[in-house]
Amino acid sequence: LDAVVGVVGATGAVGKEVVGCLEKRDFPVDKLRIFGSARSAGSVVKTKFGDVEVELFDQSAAAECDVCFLAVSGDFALEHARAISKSCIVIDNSSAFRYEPDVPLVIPEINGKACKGKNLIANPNCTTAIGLMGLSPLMKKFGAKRVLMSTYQASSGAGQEGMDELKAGTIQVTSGEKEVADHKHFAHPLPFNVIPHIDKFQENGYTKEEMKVTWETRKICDMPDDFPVSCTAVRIPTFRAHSETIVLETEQKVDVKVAQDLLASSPGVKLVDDVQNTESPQYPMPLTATGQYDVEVGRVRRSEAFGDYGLEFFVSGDQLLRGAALNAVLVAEECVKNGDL
Ligand code: 11C
Repeated sequence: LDAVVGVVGATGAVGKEVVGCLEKRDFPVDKLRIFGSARSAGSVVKTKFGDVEVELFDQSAAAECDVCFLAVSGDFALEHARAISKSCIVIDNSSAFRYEPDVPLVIPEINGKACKGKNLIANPNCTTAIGLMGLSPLMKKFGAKRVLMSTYQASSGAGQEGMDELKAGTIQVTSGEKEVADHKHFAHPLPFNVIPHIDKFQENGYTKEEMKVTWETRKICDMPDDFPVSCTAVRIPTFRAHSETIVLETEQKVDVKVAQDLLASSPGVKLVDDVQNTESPQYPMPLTATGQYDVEVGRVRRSEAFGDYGLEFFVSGDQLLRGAALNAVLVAEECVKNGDL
């Protein structure tokens, strides 16, 4: 196979990483087409597949591709994804279609089979995707009664502008120019702060980001609509890896060693769990997870809250990779494997 591959929004933070993953993973690209807004159309992107001139986005041009990655807003995806998907496999990174019954929401290592026969496939929210890499194998092994999550999310969740705001604001404060940094993309200044507010507040007091974790966990793991999973999502001043504390109440008795061994052998997971190493204790951190394909999982322990029927652990994963671009490219690889591409 040699596919014509389209990327819409390739000049944004996620789009750039999609191109990078296609390059690094040797995706069978015959021709890469990059689509953008009037602002970026005409510029040239240097890639392993040659120099690609950014084309002004056009629905029918995108539909000429075999597979098309959408790294654009939900509104843009809503307007165009269904039409493009009539003749092309569309992998959408936005939340626009995640909860549509006919659209699979896929993390290939967990529910890759759901891609088969589908022309529109949704990529999960980054927090869900990163958390489920550790959570899913443990839920399968020990059963799940409920899940509680707290997050520590990087500025990259708000795109390149979010990362730029963190960097500029940190310089403002450390240089003495300002006591408190300016802010525009975040609800409050992010440098030297944490903000328990990501996306819009809902009527139930949770934010949309938190509810996405609830809704998406149920869908990806094929759980009932009332499976108890809740999240508190917090923005912290890091660049591009999200971390999460996860508490799992299980149906069966847990065994920490079995859980660690299982995680060590789970695809897409790197067990980083050696707290007894006195020289350099090992656990997941944004600093070490950044730029990595695998999600780091560690601090695995029997829960003091749920006793023998609970596990607590910590994960860190690259938001732009597992949380977006890598997952999308893995979905495309799944479509190659299952013969749809
Ligand atoms: C953040 N998780 O960290 C968000 C960004 O549903 O795809 C991704 C939003 C989404 O701000």
